[in-house]
Amino acid sequence: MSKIRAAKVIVTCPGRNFVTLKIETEDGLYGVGDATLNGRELAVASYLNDHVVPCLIGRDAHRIEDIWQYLYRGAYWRRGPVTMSAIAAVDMALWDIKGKVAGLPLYQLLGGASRDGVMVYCHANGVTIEETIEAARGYMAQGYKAVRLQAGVPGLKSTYGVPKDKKPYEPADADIPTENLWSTEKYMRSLPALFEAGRDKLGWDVHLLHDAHHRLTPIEAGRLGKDLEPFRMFWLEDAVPAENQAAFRLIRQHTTTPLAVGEIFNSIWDCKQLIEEQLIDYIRATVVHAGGITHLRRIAALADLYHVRTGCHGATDLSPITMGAALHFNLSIPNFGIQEHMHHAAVTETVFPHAYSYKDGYMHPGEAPGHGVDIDEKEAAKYPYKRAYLPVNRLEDGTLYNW
Ligand code: EZ4
Ligand code: CO
Repeated sequence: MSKIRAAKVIVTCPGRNFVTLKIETEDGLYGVGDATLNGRELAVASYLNDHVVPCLIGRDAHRIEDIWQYLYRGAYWRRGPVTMSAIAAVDMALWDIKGKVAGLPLYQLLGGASRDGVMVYCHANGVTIEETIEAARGYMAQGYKAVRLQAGVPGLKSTYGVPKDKKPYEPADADIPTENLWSTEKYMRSLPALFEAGRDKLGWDVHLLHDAHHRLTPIEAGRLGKDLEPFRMFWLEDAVPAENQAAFRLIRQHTTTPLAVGEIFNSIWDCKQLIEEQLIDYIRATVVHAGGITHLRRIAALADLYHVRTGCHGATDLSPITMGAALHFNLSIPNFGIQEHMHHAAVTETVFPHAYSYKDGYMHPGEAPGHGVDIDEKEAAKYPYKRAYLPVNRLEDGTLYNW
């Protein structure tokens, strides 16, 4: 028994907004969890402060599964990104505490290491194909075995994944959503040339990935997948919005390009059909948005039965705490695929000291007890919350579309 004495929510903006939950026990230990939901941060902070924290005080921090069920079933209103991010933060903090009590890194509590390191992919971005290839070369020189290629689309002023003014890419860039122009036709025409150049200039030994960011219809995705087949991609990500899971059947009928989806999923119910019908190859749900380590393990166990591997989301809006927790999860499960690695700003790293590290294309969570990521509250207090939204897309006739 290790009673929860206090829990507090820390909102900070070192380069971008993050929401962190810190849980303390009566025996003087603490654990931290990430609760960041990009563009909707304060909704999760309120959910935690107003509705979760009061229910945690006095509970046994060791009863992780029971507390998970208590917050999920007990709310009566199940699922949704706000609820599941809040539950995830509690779950991460409790696993952190359990690891500290045991004196073991979290992956040891999850069954131990199933591999030596966690293969990660990074983002090579550029306005032109040449710039993107150049960026990919730079990452390959650092040892990366897998690279995501995103380039500007001729005729569109800005595109998802492509930075402005050569600054590090951060999509939540305005206090009211930026409006971008989108054309599926222009995009579909431009993409095969990017991957042709990719194989031509980068060779065949590197894994190449791409994120379509939910902007196609199933039949368009089938066509794009087919067009990209000669380049043997590692995956095509988020080809279409996935609320309608059955829609992926149509994509599968037309292409053997491997499919990844799920960064916006928050529960096993969002991917049950996709997994059971083997409509995808990689599930991208991650610790913070899909209910924590407890729930993500359940998703991975289901996926394992159907040859679906994991490919956790790892953009900069997932805090270093989620990265740390995800690395322990990735190291332990049998059906790990790959982990996304988008570099946090240096100022973010000063607020979240961590035990994980990168070497030669692989990351490792480190050997610190718990998940190995902390928050420096003094540093965090220097950076007050700043409202920031993701952009929206409109078609050329003004119709609001998917971003
Ligand atoms: O747009 O995390 O694969 N990575 C992504 C990200 C998402 C952001 C949204 O908050 O799609 O860049
Ligand atoms: Co994505």
